[in-house]
Amino acid sequence: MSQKEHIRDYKAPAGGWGALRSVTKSWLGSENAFRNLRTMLKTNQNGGFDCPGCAWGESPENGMVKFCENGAKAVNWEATSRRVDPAFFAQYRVSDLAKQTDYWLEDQGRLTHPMRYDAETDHYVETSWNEAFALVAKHLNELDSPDQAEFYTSGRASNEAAFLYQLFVRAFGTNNFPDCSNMCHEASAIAMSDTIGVGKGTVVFQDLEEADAIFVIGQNPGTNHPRMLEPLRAAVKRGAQVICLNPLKERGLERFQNPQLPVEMLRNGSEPTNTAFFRPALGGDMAVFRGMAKFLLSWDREAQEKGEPAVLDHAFIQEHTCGLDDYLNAVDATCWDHIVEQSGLTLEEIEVLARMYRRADKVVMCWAMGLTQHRHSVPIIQEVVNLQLLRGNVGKPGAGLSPVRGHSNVQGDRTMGINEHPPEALLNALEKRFQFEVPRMHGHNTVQAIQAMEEKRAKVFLGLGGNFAQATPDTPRTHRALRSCELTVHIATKLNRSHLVTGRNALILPCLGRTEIDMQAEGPQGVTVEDTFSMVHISYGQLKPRSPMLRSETSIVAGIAKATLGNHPIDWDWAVADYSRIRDLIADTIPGFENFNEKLKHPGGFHLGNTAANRVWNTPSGKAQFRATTLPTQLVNESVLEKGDKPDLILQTMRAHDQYNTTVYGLDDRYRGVFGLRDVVFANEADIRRLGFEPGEKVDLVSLWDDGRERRVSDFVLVAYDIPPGQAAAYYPETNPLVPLESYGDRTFTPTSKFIAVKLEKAKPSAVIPTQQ
Ligand SMILES: Nc1nc2c(c(=O)[nH]1)N[C@H]1C(S)=C(S)[C@@H](COP(=O)(O)OP(=O)(O)OC[C@H]3O[C@@H](n4cnc5c(=O)[nH]c(N)nc54)[C@H](O)[C@@H]3O)O[C@H]1N2
Ligand SMILES: Nc1nc2c(c(=O)[nH]1)N[C@H]1C(S)=C(S)[C@@H](COP(=O)(O)OP(=O)(O)OC[C@H]3O[C@@H](n4cnc5c(=O)[nH]c(N)nc54)[C@H](O)[C@@H]3O)O[C@H]1N2
Ligand SMILES: [Mo]
Repeated sequence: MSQKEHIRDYKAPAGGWGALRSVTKSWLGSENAFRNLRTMLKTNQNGGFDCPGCAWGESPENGMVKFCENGAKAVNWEATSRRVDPAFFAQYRVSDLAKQTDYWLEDQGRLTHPMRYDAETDHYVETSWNEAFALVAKHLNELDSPDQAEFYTSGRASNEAAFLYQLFVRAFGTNNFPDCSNMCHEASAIAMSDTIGVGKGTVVFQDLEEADAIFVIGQNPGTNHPRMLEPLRAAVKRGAQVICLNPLKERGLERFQNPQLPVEMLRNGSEPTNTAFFRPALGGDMAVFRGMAKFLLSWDREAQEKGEPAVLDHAFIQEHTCGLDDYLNAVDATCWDHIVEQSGLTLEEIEVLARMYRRADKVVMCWAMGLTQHRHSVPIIQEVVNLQLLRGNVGKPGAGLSPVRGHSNVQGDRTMGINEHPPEALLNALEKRFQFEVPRMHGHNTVQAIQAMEEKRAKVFLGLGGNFAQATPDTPRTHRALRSCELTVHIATKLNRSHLVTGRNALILPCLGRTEIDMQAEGPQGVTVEDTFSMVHISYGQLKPRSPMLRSETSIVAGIAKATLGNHPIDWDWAVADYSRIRDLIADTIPGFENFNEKLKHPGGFHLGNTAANRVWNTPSGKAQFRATTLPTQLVNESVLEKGDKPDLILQTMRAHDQYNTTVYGLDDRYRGVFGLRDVVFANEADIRRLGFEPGEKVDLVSLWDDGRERRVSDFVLVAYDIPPGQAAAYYPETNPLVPLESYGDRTFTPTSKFIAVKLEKAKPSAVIPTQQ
């Protein structure tokens, strides 16, 4: 390791001076410090723009500063004045660029011109917008079937762009909508639709302020939703319980110093963000919740015998739910040994958890990728729902279910119909409003899209944002699949690896970011987004676009649509001239958006409503449904067991503090004490020694999967870390080559990014790196 690369204990709280230093560094390093500071102050304000970072919602109180450390990084990242222009592409061949790191690629600046890949010279060359659109149209129209094209969406696209995109793709004739949601909260949507009849969270910000207990499960808000730390800290302060379930003692879940409170900063105080911390096994959460339910049930029976007040909310259960008996039978049939063994907790810990849960009248359960990226994610999340139903914790103030979303508009994109298995009602509404026969067959999700490209059943890939080549599993294989396409197209703000993994033909279509002024024929336009609490609001870019050639995502989608379909089913130019026209089309077809333009005039936007929050259950029975699933016999996949090797460790892949998904802003992970490097694997010191290694040594990680393929990443530094025995953790996307494409969640097709069986091998040549304390 060089001088700058080091591992050390980081003792400071989350936020605090470390965050201020980091914001200042990112801001001063952005070449446009004063302009960007002015821009940052417009973040999440009425009349300003929505933070392009995460999907966390706003507290209704209007403060002066509404961005966090990582939001500031996101804004500065977008607002850079460095440019990746035609001269840049003339300088580098694509194969040269491919040798650079992901960090270097995005650090080169903003894409400025539409570029076409020239295979003969291996360079991207400038093209015109019209030529680019014509090339896409030609390839799409030459396909034997519309199902031979894949239309990917990342979760930053605005509602307006997403609505036009799905309209175009369905008018073209397919439901092939792989999206980042497939790798993210798919399990939450499925689990909740099945049980409470709506695939979105039931809570709003105020519920966090009223809850007696908040569970934060499989989530690292200190890094990924920093604005959540303030309500957690406030909850602890007012005497509510904040109970964390996470194998890693993430710093943001321990202590927080709010950098926006001068008094607190000056006295250098910090406050706790939890009242209790439990560290389950990876994938062990279903066992934890099953155990809690078992305790509640036994206490309820005991209370009934003694004539004491009940523990379960029988009135709620009676009036609002069905399936209780089957569920209780499943709980009775699950034995304690199995629960304890799978959960990674002790029986006493589960009892403490159950007591805390019982004591609270109003409980909010929050979760993120720690629950959704497992094979059994749907049953895991349904066990959370079951538990909440037992005590009537859905559909009352201060209580509910909160899958905390990732990308800033990932929830809105789904609402707009970016969905490979669209609800019938949406298809019917589109058909009625636009008078064309919509495709009814389900399309491809992300895993199926890769498989289809691999087998040459799909030949055109179009990405509305994102970094498909890096965010997806089984990297070398996925890259081969993309390369086998006739055409790959990326609508993007910054250069990333997906642009270098080209099909025979390839295009980069540079777009405006959310911070930039979006000027169309009828004047400057705003775009709308939906946050994790289902609040919809409008966002206006503030900055002059980085290049006059840039177009908005909405206008690029319309350009492709017009070139491909002509003025069918709408006049695309007309729609793009004034986005309120697109919003009128949304109002006509998507429930909850009636009088859309009118409703947006309300400062802070409007709430879309949530049936389950009103105790209206859109399920076949008309009731909230308990789900009785047996606890999986074991968590390691049969394919791993068949390989005959016992895994050394189970690896989860996660985000460092200086990254936004595949976008790496810097090489530090401050809260975990890692500086200047990313190829690290965190493991328990006893495990490291048991496996015959030393902390600081470099290893290869090899994943186990019985399909004859080798999956390996090399030269990862072993970091001795406070992590439960048997577990390891490393950063994504570097570890995506280890995730087998076929290792995905039951029903969800979400890659099992939080549960990968691995072996450790000595790296060649091996080098021992001292750990600095
Ligand atoms: N700055 C920043 N913000 C972001 C992102 C970003 O990359 N950077 N990404 C955005 C996106 S798209 C998303 S989806 C969210 C992601 O937000 P998170 O879900 O917080 O992201 P991860 O880094 O994947 O962290 C997963 C957490 O779950 C824990 N965990 C892993 N496996 C298990 C398990 O089996 N059980 C339990 N109980 N815990 C487990 C890990 O220790 C870790 O703390 O953040 C969004 N916001
Ligand atoms: N191993 C592992 N894999 C994972 C995960 C994990 O935890 N572990 N997490 C999964 C999750 S939760 C998610 S959501 C996916 C993320 O998958 P994606 O959404 O595909 O990936 P991102 O890294 O967010 O995309 C970054 C790129 O988006 C482009 N971009 C940024 N802003 C804009 C914009 O405003 N418009 C347009 N058009 N483009 C823009 C930039 O070019 C940037 O390079 O990854 C998944 N993959
Ligand atoms: Mo995500």
